[in-house]
Amino acid sequence: MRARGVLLIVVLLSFSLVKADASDILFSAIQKEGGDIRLQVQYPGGFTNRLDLFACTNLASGYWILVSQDTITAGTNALSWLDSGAGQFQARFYCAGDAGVDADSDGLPDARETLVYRTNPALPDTDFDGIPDGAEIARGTDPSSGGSGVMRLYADSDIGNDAYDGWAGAVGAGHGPKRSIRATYIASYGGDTLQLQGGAIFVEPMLSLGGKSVVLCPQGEVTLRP
Ligand SMILES: [Ca+2]
Ligand SMILES: [Ca+2]
Repeated sequence: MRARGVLLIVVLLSFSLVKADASDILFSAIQKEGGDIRLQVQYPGGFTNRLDLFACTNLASGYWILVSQDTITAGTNALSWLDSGAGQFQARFYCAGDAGVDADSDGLPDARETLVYRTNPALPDTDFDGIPDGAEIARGTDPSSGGSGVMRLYADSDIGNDAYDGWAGAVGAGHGPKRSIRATYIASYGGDTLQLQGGAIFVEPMLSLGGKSVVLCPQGEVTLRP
């Protein structure tokens, strides 16, 4: 399909839980004023109810980016998505993936592993460093480079509240240290260092760390109270 200012080639590529024929997936695109592209995707029943969309500008490079993630499509078998800013590219390629298919249960759908992260969709820990691919992506480490995944996690009894806490020493973007040593330990993997904020008073009556091999690293005086 040729559109003004954009040579749009649609790629029929699918990752499916069931044997959906990729040719049954229909992409169509409409270019809007300013170069935005309205992409419509229709697919057969049973393909997915959560759709990922990927785009790239150079097929030879093999690098795709995830442009629309985990969109709920239950009951519709269709997705309409606006690619704003598509007009800046000479060419734009798209493909779709089933966000519900994660063969190795590492938290990353097969399509994302294959197209974006270049990890093995059949292997939960591609680089064999003990940290699953999905956890490495969430932690910002390289899932393809063994040993790169270990990191320093922070605990501070005063701040921290959500699943992302522990990965920064100070509050930033809403995230900060975890509030307890126990929570920090649970979020860690073997080889990580757990840094405990100096001056903090941790009230952890049942502090019991399991079998993970981590380094506890207090920064100054730390009080642990039952
Ligand atoms: Ca996976
Ligand atoms: Ca790993």
